[in-house]
Amino acid sequence: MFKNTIVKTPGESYINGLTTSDLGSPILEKALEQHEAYIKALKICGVEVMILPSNNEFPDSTFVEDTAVLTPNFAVISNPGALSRNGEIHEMEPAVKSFYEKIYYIKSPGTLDGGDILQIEDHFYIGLSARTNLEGAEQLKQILELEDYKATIIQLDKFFHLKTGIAYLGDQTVVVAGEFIDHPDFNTYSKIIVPPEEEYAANCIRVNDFVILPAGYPITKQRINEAGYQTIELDMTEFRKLDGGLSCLSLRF
Ligand code: CIR
Repeated sequence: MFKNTIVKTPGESYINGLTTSDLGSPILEKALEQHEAYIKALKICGVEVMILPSNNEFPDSTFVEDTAVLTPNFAVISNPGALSRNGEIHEMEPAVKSFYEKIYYIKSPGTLDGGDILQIEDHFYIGLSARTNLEGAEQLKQILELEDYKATIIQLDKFFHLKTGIAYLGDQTVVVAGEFIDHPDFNTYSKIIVPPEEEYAANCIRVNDFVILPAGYPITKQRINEAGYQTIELDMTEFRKLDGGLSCLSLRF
């Protein structure tokens, strides 16, 4: 069960954030509405929401997930791989410190984005991506093993972040798309397969009694419902334009 979450309101500079997509510029007003709906959905799931104010210096800083890895007993402040995002950790650190006494740090030349980290019970999967390098991944693996967790490093092929293509719902069940459907490291889990045309829906989040998924992906929604989960759908169009998904918008712990 999650008790707390941290989110950060998109600022006016959000429209200038990083992207690899060709979906056009986000509309700020719509992004703000979608962000408010996201906060409401988290509250429906029964968690407290700490809302950090926007900061125009960092256009991508609403994607808070990339700045930290949080577990019940300790936090790891990441070292985001995109230069324009690296300073986001300095704003996140005091917020994380208000919840945690034990804090580790990923240090340069290691880089690591929280979007590349997936926890499945006591096992963490760490994606090697354009943002997370081997040095960063190995630093996190060492920290996790010191804390009695298991950790596996996974080379990504096409996905932007690890969690762009896989989500853990609990009950040994993962939602998987693309390169993760037949990935040997995930073969021991029950799989809900996301079809290619719905790939964006692989980034969904289980928050207590609900799975939140993006609106407009009916096959994935049906498969998640059939697996026994209640769902909440949210419009995510303005975050998708900047490669962001549901997991990216919060830290959940
Ligand atoms: C970026 O390029 O960093 C942002 N536009 C998107 C970050 C998405 N974060 C995530 O998947 N955890």
